[in-house]
Amino acid sequence: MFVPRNLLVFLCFIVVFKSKCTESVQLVPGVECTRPCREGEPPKFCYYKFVTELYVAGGPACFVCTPNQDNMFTQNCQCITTDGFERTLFSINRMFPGPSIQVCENDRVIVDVKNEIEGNELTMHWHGIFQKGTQYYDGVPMITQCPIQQGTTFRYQMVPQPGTFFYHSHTGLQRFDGLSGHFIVRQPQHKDPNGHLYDLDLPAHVIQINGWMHQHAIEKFPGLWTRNQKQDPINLLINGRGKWINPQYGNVSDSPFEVFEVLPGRRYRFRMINALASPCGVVMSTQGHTMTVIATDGENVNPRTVEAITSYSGKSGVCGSLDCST
Ligand SMILES: [Cu+2]
Repeated sequence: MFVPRNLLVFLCFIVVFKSKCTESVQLVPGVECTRPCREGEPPKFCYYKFVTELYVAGGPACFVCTPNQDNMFTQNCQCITTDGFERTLFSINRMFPGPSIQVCENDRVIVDVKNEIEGNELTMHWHGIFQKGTQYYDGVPMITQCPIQQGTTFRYQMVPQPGTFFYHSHTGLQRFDGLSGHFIVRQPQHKDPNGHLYDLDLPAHVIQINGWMHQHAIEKFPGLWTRNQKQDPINLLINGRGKWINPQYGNVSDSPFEVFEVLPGRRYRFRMINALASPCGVVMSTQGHTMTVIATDGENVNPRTVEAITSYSGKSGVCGSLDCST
């Protein structure tokens, strides 16, 4: 049968076009992307759904469960302890910090952010991520996007570069009141020029430091003249946990500290994030151990062994291999 050449080309185009269109992309729940990264492994499409809410720290959910390492990546336990002082905060999926994003190099991260905070708009900023080609997902309100209005959802998509980062709300002072979380992008260990300095790089070994107040941050900015004059945080939390000593009575709250498990003789990579929202510097040290700084802000550095690390707000990814052999 004679078929005109043009028609043949057209038919071929349709077949090719159709096969492109029907190519399916499989989204996997974000927790499945927290894995050891291997060379040559196909990238994953990692999906996260964030629901932001006005929620209570030390609320009724804490009668049911206590957060531990097993539920830190999902919202199985909806108790937020902070430093044991009951207050309202902004939560993501009833967690603080929010869900831990931990993926491998070349993975695509897809986050639907649904804003359920009454009367508040917000955007989410992915701190340190270059957003090459996806600059409109940088999360700067009225610059790269319109803020997410209450009751609506905005989808962010990006392929982040390797490093230790975090995400936080970029609207008002919301990040001071709970809207932040880890954003870790691993690569195969042999690709890390400092990879020989650590034995293990575990998902649980992320140290996010937040400043904390016992009221909403907006109450202290610009600040009251006769009460609460200082704008510094009154406490520091590690992964949303800490204790508070009541200055009036001297009693200590029974909220849990964050616990990192290590074995003697092993070298661990810890990923530290300074997620403070105020210009207050933080000095971190580990009693009886030294630390070797191997990267900062997603960039590898010449290793340097130190007794303590001083960091400031937004200094994400001061990573170190912690020598636990002593
Ligand atoms: Cu930031």
